[in-house]
Amino acid sequence: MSQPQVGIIMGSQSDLRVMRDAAQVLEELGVSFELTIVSAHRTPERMFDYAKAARQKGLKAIIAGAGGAAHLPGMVASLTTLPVIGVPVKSSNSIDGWDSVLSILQMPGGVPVATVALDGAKNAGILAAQIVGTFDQDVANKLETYKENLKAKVEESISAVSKNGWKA
Ligand code: RP5
Repeated sequence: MSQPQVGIIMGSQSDLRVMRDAAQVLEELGVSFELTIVSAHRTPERMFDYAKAARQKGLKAIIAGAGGAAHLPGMVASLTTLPVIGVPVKSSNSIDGWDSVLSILQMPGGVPVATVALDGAKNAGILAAQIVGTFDQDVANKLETYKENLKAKVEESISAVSKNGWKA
């Protein structure tokens, strides 16, 4: 695997069932990535070291997922100038998901985190690929094809519904 362009981190292995969607779409789009566990609360020094080293080692964006009191994305954003995409995870310690969403979304001025939907790791992967696609033409081409395929699938369903109505 070539030098990773995107870092995927998450607070716990229990987040992997959600966060693997980011890995899967990055693989589809030909974006190299690394994936590891970094806990803001249980391994704060590791979080600090990861965020501080991220740009230096060539990462272009970080996807950070966490649940409950989800401080990882915001804290990482406070420690790096790389764009950070936050994935709120509905975890075992989350009341209903809103706690994770708001912990990641409601950042103070000056420290943005691009927050995707609850458990929205797939969109986090696509957004990270779009960041890489601003300077990598191969990735931009793959994104173009990806979006054409999305359109083609909707067109197929429109044809199916217009042909078969509610029985489609
Ligand atoms: C968060 O607490 C993690 O990101 C995870 O979503 C949640 C629960 O962690 P575990 O108790 O499953 O390790 O920090």
